[in-house]
Amino acid sequence: IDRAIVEFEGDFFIKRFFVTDSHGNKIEDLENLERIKRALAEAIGGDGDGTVSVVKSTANRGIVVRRAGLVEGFGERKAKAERMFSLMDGFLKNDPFSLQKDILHHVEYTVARSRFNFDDYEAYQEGDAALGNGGLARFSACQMDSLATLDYPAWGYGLRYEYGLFRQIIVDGFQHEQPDYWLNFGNPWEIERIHVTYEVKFYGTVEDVDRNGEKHEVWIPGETVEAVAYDNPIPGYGTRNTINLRLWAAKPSNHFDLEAYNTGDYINSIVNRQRTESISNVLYPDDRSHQGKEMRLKQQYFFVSASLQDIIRRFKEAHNNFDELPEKVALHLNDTHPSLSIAEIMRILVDEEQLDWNKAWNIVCKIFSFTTHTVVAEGLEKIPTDLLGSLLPRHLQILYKINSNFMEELKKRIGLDYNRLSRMSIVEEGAVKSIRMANLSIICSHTVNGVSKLHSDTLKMRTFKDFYELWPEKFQYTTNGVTQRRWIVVSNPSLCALLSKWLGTEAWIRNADLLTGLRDHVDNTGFRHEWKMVKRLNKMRLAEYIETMSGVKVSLDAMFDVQVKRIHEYKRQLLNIFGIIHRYDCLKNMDKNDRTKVVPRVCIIGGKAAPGYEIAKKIIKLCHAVAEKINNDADIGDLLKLVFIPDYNVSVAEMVIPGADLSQHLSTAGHEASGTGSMKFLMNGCLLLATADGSTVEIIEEIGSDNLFLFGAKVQEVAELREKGGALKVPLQFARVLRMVRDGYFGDKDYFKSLCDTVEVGNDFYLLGSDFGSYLEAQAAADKAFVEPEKWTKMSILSAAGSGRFSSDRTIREYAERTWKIDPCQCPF
Ligand code: C3B
Repeated sequence: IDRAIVEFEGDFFIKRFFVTDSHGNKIEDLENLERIKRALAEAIGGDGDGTVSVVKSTANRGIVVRRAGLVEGFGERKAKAERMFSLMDGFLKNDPFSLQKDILHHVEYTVARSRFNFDDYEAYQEGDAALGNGGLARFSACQMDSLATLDYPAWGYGLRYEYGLFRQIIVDGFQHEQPDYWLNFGNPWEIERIHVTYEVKFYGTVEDVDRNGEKHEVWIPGETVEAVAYDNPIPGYGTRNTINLRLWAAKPSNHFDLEAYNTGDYINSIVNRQRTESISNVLYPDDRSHQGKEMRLKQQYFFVSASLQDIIRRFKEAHNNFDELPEKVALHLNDTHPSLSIAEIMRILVDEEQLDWNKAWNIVCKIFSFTTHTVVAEGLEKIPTDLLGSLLPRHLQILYKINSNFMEELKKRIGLDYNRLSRMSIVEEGAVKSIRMANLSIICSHTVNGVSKLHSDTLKMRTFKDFYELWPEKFQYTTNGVTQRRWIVVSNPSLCALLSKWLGTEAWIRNADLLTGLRDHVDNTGFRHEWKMVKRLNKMRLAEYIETMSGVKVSLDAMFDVQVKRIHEYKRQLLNIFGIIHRYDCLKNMDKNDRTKVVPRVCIIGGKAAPGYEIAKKIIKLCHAVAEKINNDADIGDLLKLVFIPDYNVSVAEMVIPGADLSQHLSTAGHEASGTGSMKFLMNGCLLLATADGSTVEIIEEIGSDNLFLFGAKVQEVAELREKGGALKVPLQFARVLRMVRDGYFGDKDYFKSLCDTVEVGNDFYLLGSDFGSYLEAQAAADKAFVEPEKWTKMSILSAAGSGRFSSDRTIREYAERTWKIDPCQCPF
C-alpha cells in the first residue's frame, strides 16, 4: 500500500477516499483491511491540519458525523446531513461495489477544530436511542419511516426515557444489565419544545358537583407533573415531507404543595417531587410480562394524558364541534399499552367538554383502531383495579360504566350465557380483580388487526373468539413489514448499489415491489458473481466484528448461521443450541475423512433476556458454556464455531444481518405473531430456516417453499402434540443431547438442571423434542444446498426478490387505506 488519499469538501465531509498501491492502482483486496487501516492512519491519522483521525469503528454505522458543538439549529444541521448523504450517494454511483464506502465503515472521522479533541469523540459514539424492547418498537420505527416517505399526515407519540433498554454485558457467560444513559452527551436530533407542556395529574378523589341541576362526577387530583414535548423529526425519503415523533419527558410542576412547604417539611417535599419527576426515567425491560407495577401504569397514563391533550388542543385550534373529531383524528393503539386513552378521552369529552355520555361514546368508537402484537397470554395486559382506583379513581369509574353498558348490550345480543359474558367482560373477577385492557380496546375500536394472516386467524379462532363471533367485520389483518431504507440502503450499501445497478433504477428504494425484477437476472452468471462478492464483503465486516468482540477468528468460507432476537422460550434458542451440540457430537464421532465433507459453520446467537427471566438467562449461559467447549477444541477447528454476540441492538443488527448466509426463526407454530427479523434477513439475501409461524407462512407464498428450509409442527398440530404429554415421541438424538447437558458435559450441571427440566418429555410445552427430528433434517438440507454455491446464490437472490411485499411501505399503505382512511398529503413548499 502506497498511499491513502482523502479529499475533503469544506471542513466536514470526506469527498473522496481511496487507497492505492505503488503503481497508483486502487486496492480492492479487502483481506488487507488491517493494513489498509494502518496505512490510512499513517497517512492521515497524524495531524495534517489537525482535523482528522482514523480509528477502528465499534459502532459500524458507516460514516459518523460528529455534530456536537459544531452546529446549532435544526435547519442547518439537516442541510449538512443532506449534503453528507448526497456525497454518499456519489460514492455508490461511482463504485458499484462501494469499496470506498465499505472501508469507510471502518473509518471514523471527526472534526476537532472546536474545543473537542478526538479522544473525547471516541467516547461519544452516537448509540441507539434504545427506546423500546424488541420487535414491537422496531416495527414502530419502520412504520414512522414509511409514513414519512409516503407523505401520510401522521405523528408518533412516545416517552423520552432517560434510560433506554439496558446494555447487556456478559461476564463469565452470564448476562449482566447496565444502565444505558443515552442522553449523556445530549441528543442533537431532538428539539425541546419548552412551550409545549401539559399538566398530567394522578391520585386524588372523585367528587359530585352540581351542573345545571344535574349531579356530575369530577376528579380532584392529588398530584401534578408536567409533560414537556421533545420533537424528533422523521424525514421521508425522496420527499420533503417530514413527520414528527413527539416524546414526552416528565418535569417538576410549578404547582407547589403549599401545605407541605408551610409545615416546614421542605426536604421531604423536594424528595417527593423528584419521585414524581422520575416517571419518564426508565423503560421497563420485560417485553411481555406485566407485573401490575404502579410506575408502569403511571408511565402509561402520563404518555396517554399528554398525547391526548396535545391532540385535542390541535383539533380545537381549527374546529369547534366534536362531531368532526372522527373525520379529523384517527388514533391507533399499538398493543394495549396506550389503551387507557379510551377512558381518558371519555373523561375529557364528558367531564371537561361536557358532552353527553352516549354522544361521546359514539364519537370515541369511531376514532380508535387497535393492533395486537402477540398471542402469548402474558402479553395481554391486566391492571388490578386496586392500583387503578388509587392512581386514577375517575378513570376506574369510567371503565366500570363502559363495561356495564357493554354488558347490557351484550345480554341483548347473546342472552344470559354467563360464561361467555364473564369471558368478554372488561372486568375480570377473581383473586385479583382487574381490568382487561385487550377487551377494552376491542370493544372501543372499529378495527382489530392481527400482524400476519396466521396471527389474525389465531385471534379469531382462539384468543378473541367470543369477540370475533360478535363482530366478525372488525377483525382484519395487516401483515408487518420493515423499511428497506434502513435494512438495505443504510445497513447494506454494497447490496444497495448492486440492486440499483441491475434493476437499472433506484426507484425500488421507494417501491420495493420492483425487487421482483431481480428474478429476471437470476440466471446471469455475472450478476450472481457480483451478488456473491457483496455477501463476502459483508461477511468480512461481520467476521472482523466477531473477532473484536469475542476474540474468535472465523473462516469466511464457513456458513454464517444466525439467530438474533430477544431470548424467549417460545423463540426456542435452546433448539438451536441443542442442534449445535448435536453437530459437535457428530463431528467428534466422525471419521477424519468424512469430516472433509462437512460444511463449516459459524453459529451466531445474540439477544437480551429480560432481567427477571431466569430460564432465558440460563439459555444465554448455556450458549457460552457450549461455545467455550467447541471453540477451544483444536480437533474441530474451523468446522464449527459458536459465538454469542453481546448487546444485540439495532446497530449490531445493521452489521449482522447483511453478513448472514442463513437465519433461524424457530418459534413453536402459533406463538410468533408476525416476526420482522426474518423480513430483514430476506431483503439481504439471507436464506431462512424456519417454522411455519407468523409471517413466514406469507413469505413462503412469495418466494416458494423451495427457497427456504421449513420444519416443525404446523399450527393445527400443536394442540394435539401437547395433549400427548409424556407419550410424545422424541428422537434419540434429542435425548442424547439433553443427557449431555444434564451430565455436566458443559459444566454447571446443577445450574442447568432447571433449564433441562423445561424440555423434558411431558413438560416440553414448546415442543423442542418433537420438532428436533425435522429441525435436523432442515439443517441437513441447508448444508446440502450450501455446497452448491450457484444453487445457494439463486435461492439467495430469489429470497431478496420476493421481499418487496414485506416492506413497511405496503403495511402502512394498507393501514392508511383500510383502517385510518387517510390520503397522502404533501406539505406545500
Ligand atoms: C412483537 C412480536 O413478538 C412479533 O412477532 C411482531 O413481529 C412484533 O411485535 C411487531 O408486531 N412483540 C413485541 O416485541 N413485544 C410485545 N410486547 C408484543 C409483541
